[in-house]
Amino acid sequence: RSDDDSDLDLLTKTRPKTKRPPRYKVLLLNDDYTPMEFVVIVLERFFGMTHAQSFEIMLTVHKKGVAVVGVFSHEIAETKVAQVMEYAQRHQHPLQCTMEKED
Ligand code: NFA
Repeated sequence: RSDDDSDLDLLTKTRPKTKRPPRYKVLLLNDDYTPMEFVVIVLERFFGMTHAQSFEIMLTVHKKGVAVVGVFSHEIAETKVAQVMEYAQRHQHPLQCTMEKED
């Protein structure tokens, strides 16, 4: 085996696989009842967006039905979903927030 082949091994087979942890998309879903201004507040409060960013994403959800509002580790994504769901329920709005593994 030639030396350049072992160089290739070093870059592929031999190299221990350092698997990066999977990332999760947090999705916000449209509905007919949650007030637009409430959604804007949710995005500001839980996703650190400016008012302008929040308004833009809210409109995307309103028009398209769903939008990714952030990508996080599993634990952070779960926390965000729980925070949004609890806040929406507390205010008696049917707003839905879910997460899914990134491809
Ligand atoms: N579709 C809602 C309305 O017209 C607004 C909304 C936007 C709800 C984004 C949920 C998510 N009041």
